[in-house]
Amino acid sequence: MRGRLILIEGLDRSGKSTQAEILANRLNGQLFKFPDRSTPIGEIINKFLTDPTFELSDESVHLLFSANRWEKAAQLNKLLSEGTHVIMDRYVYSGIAYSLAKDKSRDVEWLYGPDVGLPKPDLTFFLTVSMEELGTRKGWGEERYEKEQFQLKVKECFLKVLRVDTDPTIEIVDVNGLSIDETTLKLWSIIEARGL
Ligand code: NYM
Ligand code: MG
Repeated sequence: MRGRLILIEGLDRSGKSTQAEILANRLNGQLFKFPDRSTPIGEIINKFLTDPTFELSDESVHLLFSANRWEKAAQLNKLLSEGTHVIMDRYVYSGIAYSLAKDKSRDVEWLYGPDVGLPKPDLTFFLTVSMEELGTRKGWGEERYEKEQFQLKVKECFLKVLRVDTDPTIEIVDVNGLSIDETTLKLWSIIEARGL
């Protein structure tokens, strides 16, 4: 049987990475994280995120994030076809939401274009946390994009891009005020209820 691809999306510091790691262990699956900063393209992305003097056009950045996913696509497809579950920390929706937040007049079809053909998640969680709580979390404000005003725009763009009304694979999960364990419990119950 094909492995399941479960994606966790959310704003910076929303707890995605922590939960992705826990779920990967529980499901005895593999963890994928995007951007993957260890690849050749990932190194450029890392420089862009951490060096405020390193400028790239919005289009280039968008295409680099997508190219970073394609660097891992063959490995991802292989694992899934062998029956390994994959838990993913950010993916295509982050790509669209962050680019759209920079320029809301951007053609969404254009934004989706470079990711067409990548494996689709069987389930996508979008974790929501209040801005107030996010701001108190470790490491906030260190990287590009980690500004409250921008994060608010990203949240709006995520909610626009995640077609929760028509796409049954999307689950928006409010984790505000929940501990790590309580959040895991909530996500796990959804995975179980869906028989994944
Ligand atoms: N990001 C991530 C994008 O702008 N586009 C993408 O396609 C992806 C996958 O990278 N602020 C942004 C969102 C984050 C930043 O991600 C680094 P992380 O999960 O904080 O390492
Ligand atoms: Mg981050």
